[in-house]
Amino acid sequence: MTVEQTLSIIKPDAVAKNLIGKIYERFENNDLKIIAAKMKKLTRFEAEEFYAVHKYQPFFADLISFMSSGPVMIQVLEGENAISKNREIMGSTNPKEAALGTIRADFAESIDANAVHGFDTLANAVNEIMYFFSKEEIYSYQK
Ligand code: IDP
Ligand code: MG
Repeated sequence: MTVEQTLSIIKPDAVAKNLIGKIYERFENNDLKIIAAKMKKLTRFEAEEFYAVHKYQPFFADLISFMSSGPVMIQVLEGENAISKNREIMGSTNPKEAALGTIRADFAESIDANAVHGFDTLANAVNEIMYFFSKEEIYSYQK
């Protein structure tokens, strides 16, 4: 049993559609505890730094414009195998390919506006949790 922590972001499209509660419910129903959270409007600079791993992708400019277009909800999730579990409940990057019942299949419209960000090990270049939260802002607690 590996208890992990992972970073999740509810993207501007889902925040604007009043979906924070519904998405939090998915996390909680899957035994992922929310142990830190904040709402924030990313600057272009922050979005560029956070997504630096995608800098040379053709979609980078659109991604940065979208991610800095409105407030996002950022949280740390904790639970058994939290990294892979969060990826599983998020669904595939392209909502049209996402499995039924996943967040992206149910709440996302397009590959650009795809409701949630989740840490994947390829994005290892930055420590995503430390990018947004100090140690004092993260709470490990028992049920
Ligand atoms: P992920 O969010 O499922 O981890 P990544 O490949 O890490 O997917 O890409 C980061 C984000 O960049 C995606 O969530 C999506 O918003 C955007 N993105 C990825 N691939 C494309 C694409 O082919 N066209 C447009 N946007 C894309
Ligand atoms: Mg990724």
